[in-house]
Amino acid sequence: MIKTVATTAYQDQKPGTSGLRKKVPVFAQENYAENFIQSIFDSLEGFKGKTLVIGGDGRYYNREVIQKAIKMAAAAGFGKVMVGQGGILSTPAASNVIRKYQAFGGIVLSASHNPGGPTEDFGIKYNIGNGGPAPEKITDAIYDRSKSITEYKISDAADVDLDDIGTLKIDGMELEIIDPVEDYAALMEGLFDFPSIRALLASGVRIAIDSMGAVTGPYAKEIFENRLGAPEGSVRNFVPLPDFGGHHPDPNLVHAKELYDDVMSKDGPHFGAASDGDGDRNMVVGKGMFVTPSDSLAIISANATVAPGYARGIAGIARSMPTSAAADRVAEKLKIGMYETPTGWKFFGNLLDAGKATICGEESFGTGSDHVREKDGLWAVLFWLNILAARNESVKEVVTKHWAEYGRNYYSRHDYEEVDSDAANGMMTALRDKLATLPGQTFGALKVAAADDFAYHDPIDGSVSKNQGIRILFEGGSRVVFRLSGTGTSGATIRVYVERYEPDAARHDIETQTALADLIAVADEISDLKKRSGRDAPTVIT
Ligand code: G16
Repeated sequence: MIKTVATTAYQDQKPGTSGLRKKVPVFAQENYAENFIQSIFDSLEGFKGKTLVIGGDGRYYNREVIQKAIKMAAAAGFGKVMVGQGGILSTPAASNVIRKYQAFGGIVLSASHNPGGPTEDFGIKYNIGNGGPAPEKITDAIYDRSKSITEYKISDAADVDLDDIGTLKIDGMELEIIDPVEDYAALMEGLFDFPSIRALLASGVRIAIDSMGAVTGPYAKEIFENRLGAPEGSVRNFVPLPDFGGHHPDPNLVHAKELYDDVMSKDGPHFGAASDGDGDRNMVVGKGMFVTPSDSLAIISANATVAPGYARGIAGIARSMPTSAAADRVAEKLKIGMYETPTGWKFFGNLLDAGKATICGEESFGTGSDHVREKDGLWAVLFWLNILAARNESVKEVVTKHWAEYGRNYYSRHDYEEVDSDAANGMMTALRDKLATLPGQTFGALKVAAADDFAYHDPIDGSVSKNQGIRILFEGGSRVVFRLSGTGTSGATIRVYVERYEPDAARHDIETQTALADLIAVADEISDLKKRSGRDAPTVIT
C-alpha cells in the first residue's frame, strides 16, 4: 500500500559538485533522505512506468537508504527498479546499467572518496537517462523543491533481501536485483585488448590494484584476477566495507601511500593502481613514476588507438579548467577538438552526447570516455595496461617519452581542508576584487598576462555557468587557479592549482614542488591564503 507522509522541509539540501553530500547524522535526521529523494522525483517528468537504477558504494547507511529509495520509487509510479546485489553498483557501472537497459535514470548513493562510517559522509546523486550526473538545471530544481516539500509517498512493503539475485514485485512495481559486475566486466572486455594484457601479465609484469576497502573490489577481482589471469592477491582491500576498513578511499599520494611505496620499492610490483569509494577515480603509478591525472588524460588520448574500442580514433578531448593543459597539446597534434569545462563530470555530458569529445579528464583523479557518462577508475587502469602491452614499455618510459615529444606541464594541487567558511569566502571575494588590476603586474620573473573568474558557455545547450574558479595566467603559459571545493562536508576546502609548462626535455626531471616553488609563493602573495586561512601549509598536496 502507498502511504503519504507529512514532512518538514530542510533548507540545506543543495547538491554540490556531485550530488548531496552530508555527514551520516545529518542524513539520519527524520525524513532527511526521504525529502531529498521525493524532491528528485518531483523535479522529473515522464517517468511513470519506466525503469530506475539504484546502487551505491556500500558505505555505511547505504542499505537503509536503498530500502527507502526502492519503496519511494514504487510509490512514485516507476514501472521497474534495477538494483545491484547487496546494494552495490560502482558509479561507472551504474552509468552503464542505465544506458544498457535504457532506464529513465538512476540514484547513486555515494560520497565518493570521502570517508564512510556512522559519523562520516554519505551522499545521494541523481543520474539522467544518458547515464551521467544530472545537469545544473535539474539539481537546481531538486534544491528548490527540497526547500518547500511538505509530503512524500512511500510503499509500506517490508524490506527486501538485497542479497538475493532475482525479480519480485513491490506494490505493482517490478524489482530486479542484478549482478553488479557482469555487465560492466563485459563492457571492459569489449573496449580493451584483453588477450594482450593477459600476455603482458603472464610475461611477469606484476600489478597491484588497491580497491581501498571500497566498491571496486568485486569488479577488480573479476577483471584482473579471473579474466586477465593476474595472480590471486594482485587485488588488495577488495571487500567493500561500510567504513572502508577505516581507510580514506581517495586514490592519491597521501591516502594510497602504502601502494605507492610498495611500487617504488625494489622488489615491489611493476604497476600499481588505486580506486576511490565509488569506483570513478583512479591513480596510476609505475616503478619510479607517479602519473599525474592531467598527464594520464594526455597520454591515454595520445595512445587511444591501441585499444580496440578506440581504434577508429577519438573525436575530441575535454578537460576541466583546473586540469593541466597537457591534453591540449595532444589535441592540437591530432587536430581534434579541445574543450575546457568547469569542475564536475556533469559538464562533459553534453559534449559526449554530441560526439564532440570522446575522452574526458579531470585533475581530481578522474578519466573516462563516451563508453559511459561518468569517470571510470578501472577503465583508466585497463587503458594503461593496454598501452603498456601494445608499446611493450614501462609506465616511466611511456611518460618520459610523452614529455619529450610534447613538453612537460609541471602540475600540483594544494588543498587546505576544513578552513573556516567565512575566511575562505573572504579570500575568494578579495581575489575577485583584484582581478581587474592584476594584468601587467610582475611578481619576480612572473608577469600576469590575464586574470579572470572562469565562466563556461556550454556549446551544446547554450547554458552559462559563472564563478567556476579564479585563474591567474602568466606570460609563458604558467598559471595559478583558486577555487572552493564543492564536495567537502565540513567547513570550506580551498584548492590551489599550480602549473608550469616546460618544453625543454633537459629540464623534465626536476622535483615537482621545486619546479613550481616560485608560482606557489606568488599564489600565496596574491591571495594572502596563509594569513586568511590561518594555515601555514596545505592539508594535502597532490
Ligand atoms: C566530484 C566530481 C568531479 C570533481 C570532483 C572534485 O568527484 O564528480 O567531477 O572533479 O568532485 O570536486 P571539488 O573540487 O569541487 O571537490 P567525485 O569523485 O567526488 O564524485
